[in-house]
Amino acid sequence: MVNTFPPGFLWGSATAAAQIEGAAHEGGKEDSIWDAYARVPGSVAAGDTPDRAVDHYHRMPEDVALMKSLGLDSYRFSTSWARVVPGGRTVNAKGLDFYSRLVDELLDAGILPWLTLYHWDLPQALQEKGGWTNRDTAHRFVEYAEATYEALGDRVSHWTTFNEPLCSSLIGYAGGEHAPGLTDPRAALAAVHHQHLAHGLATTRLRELAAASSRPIELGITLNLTNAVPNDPTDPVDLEAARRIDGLWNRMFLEPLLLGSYPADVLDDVRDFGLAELIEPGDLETISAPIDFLGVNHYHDDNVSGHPQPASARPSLKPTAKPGRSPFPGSEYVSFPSRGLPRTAMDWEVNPDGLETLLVRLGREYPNLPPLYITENGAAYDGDVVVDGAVDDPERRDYILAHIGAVARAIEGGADVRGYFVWSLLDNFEWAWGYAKRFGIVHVDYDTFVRTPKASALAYADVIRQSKEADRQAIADDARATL
Ligand code: PNW
Repeated sequence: MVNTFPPGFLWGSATAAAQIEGAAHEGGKEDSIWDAYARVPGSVAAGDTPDRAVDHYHRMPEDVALMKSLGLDSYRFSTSWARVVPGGRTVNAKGLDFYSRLVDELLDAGILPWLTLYHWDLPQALQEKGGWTNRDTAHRFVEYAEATYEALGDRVSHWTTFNEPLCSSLIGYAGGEHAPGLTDPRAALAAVHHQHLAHGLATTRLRELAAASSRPIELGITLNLTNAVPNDPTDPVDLEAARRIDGLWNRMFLEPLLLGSYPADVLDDVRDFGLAELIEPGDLETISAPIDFLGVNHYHDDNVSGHPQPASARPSLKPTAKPGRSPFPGSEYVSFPSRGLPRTAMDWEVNPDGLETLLVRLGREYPNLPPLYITENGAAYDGDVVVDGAVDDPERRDYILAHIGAVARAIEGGADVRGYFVWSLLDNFEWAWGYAKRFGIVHVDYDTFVRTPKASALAYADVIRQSKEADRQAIADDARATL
């Protein structure tokens, strides 16, 4: 099936520090906001915490060997700010040492390290000073980025500033379902702007550091993007709701980065919540510093309506959520009715065509779009069981293969996509869902931490093998043709 990927297409898997490492208070690491939030009763399903996660901190070489056995080209991981700069000010050499060993292990295995600086685990010490509502946090982020670059920049060429700022701003500060668990729309929009600013400042600084040492560097950011589909495309109320969600979900993040401005309609939609007042002269120039790639995380489309729906229409992001909370400032009334498509265990609708549409559309709407990488795509399903050292997970396998097919079609349709990272290498701490939702292509036994590749991992390894074989074939054909 797979022979349509451009030569050099990067195949990888992704994880995040707080979701896999464990060792929450070892090696000098202190609380991140997720450690603190998970201790608040009712915040994470079943009272789960990231304390031990899947013990990757102690099993890192085994996990890298697993990636090598699957034939992965690249590994997208995040560094934990609370491990590297635990109190927000002083660098912890022991924390950096863990990542230095990880990077060496990856390079020895022939796997390209793809590093993300912020996958949601702010040091709790900085949260106590206001977290992302405090503009100063952006400057602390630059110091953390510098320290990480100084330790790893000689071996890591691919750097991502933020993973899904939408989640760590709107869901964490307005929706209340992610750390720090606030339900304050003004705070959420301050978090948006200060994360943008942190991204721009760090991008500029890392670019300077790389230039000073004459090292090649690829810098980017990962956004979670969606198609906001009007439930009834002939109904002006649904069209207006879809415009608002497209604005808050996609354009409020894409346009400052790519165009150097917030969309005017979004600023108008959120005029009561103080976003415009936070923008200082020069901020948007900083935020729109050129990037080399855009990471796209995509799991599902969003079917949007402006009409009230029964409470069951939009499954909450977590089981314990109070009804009526919304991550969307000024658009709290919007609902997300089901279209009757098959759903994953997250209750997210499965629609691979949506990924193709999204990727092609991005290229059309933003002429200066940098190359794209799918930095996350994957699915949680219930019912993984280990039988004789194997896990049969046909639904996850089909989901992944169908979405890889959609990426291939998008490329044929003109999208410049250079790689695909499956979420996730391992079953892990799924944020507010705790350990209840399994996204791994490798099963983890939460009592013994034994890893077992699922059928989806083997199918993914096959895709990679076939794609590389097609690459080799094409190179050989070219060579013959030029003889
Ligand atoms: C992403 N939504 O989170 C994260 O980057 C991962 O850490 C996470 O494990 C993965 O996707 C699966 O959830 C998301 O509400 C959280 O649409 C929420 C949404 C999407 C992605």
